[in-house]
Amino acid sequence: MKKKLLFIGPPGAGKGTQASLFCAKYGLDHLSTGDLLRDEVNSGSDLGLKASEVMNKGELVSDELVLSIVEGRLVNIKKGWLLDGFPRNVNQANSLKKLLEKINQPLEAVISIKIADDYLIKRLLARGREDDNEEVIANRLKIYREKTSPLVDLYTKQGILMEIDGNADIDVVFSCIEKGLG
Ligand code: B4P
Repeated sequence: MKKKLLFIGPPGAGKGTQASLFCAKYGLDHLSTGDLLRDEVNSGSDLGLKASEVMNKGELVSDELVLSIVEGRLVNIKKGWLLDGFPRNVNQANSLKKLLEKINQPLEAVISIKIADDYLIKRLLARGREDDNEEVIANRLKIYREKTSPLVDLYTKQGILMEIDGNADIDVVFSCIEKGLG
């Protein structure tokens, strides 16, 4: 099983859900920039306060902040890792490439979870997190299309991307991912 992974997909595609299941089963470290940023927000720090304003509009938090969070964690992991929600734009992808070269741990596979907008919107509205309202979801989708979706082409060209249909039950999506990475 591959052990240096990235899960990519629009908001609500199920990256976080699938990444948690996968890491629990295969003993990888789960690096979710969304969760790490929410921890920062809950800590009440100045950085967290700034991040929460950006997240509640559905925008991307600054590359510098996200990179410093990821770099600090990634260098200490020995057994294997799964990146969930990072990189989210080309600049972050380039920085990740340099970081992985430095620590000599190349990315082995990228799972791209595909799903139609209607399903995403329903799921996110049902979850009801602070950034899960119609206006903010529309902005998150727009940003995904503009900034994050070019990474699908980038990793396809590198020959490491696999597409998974996210429009199925959680256990069905999970089996497809396991088969893809096995
Ligand atoms: P994230 O926390 O990454 O959240 P997300 O993209 O909205 O959700 P995800 O796809 O993980 O969905 P989930 O599994 O939870 O980002 C939040 C914000 O943080 C961003 O908007 C941005 O501001 C900031 N941020 C994060 N990373 C950043 C970065 N690198 N750079 C800059 N800013 C960054 O699933 C959603 C719901 O669907 C859940 O309720 C789940 O139970 C349900 N679900 C999942 N799979 C399902 C299935 N198969 N069937 C039915 N329901 C399902």
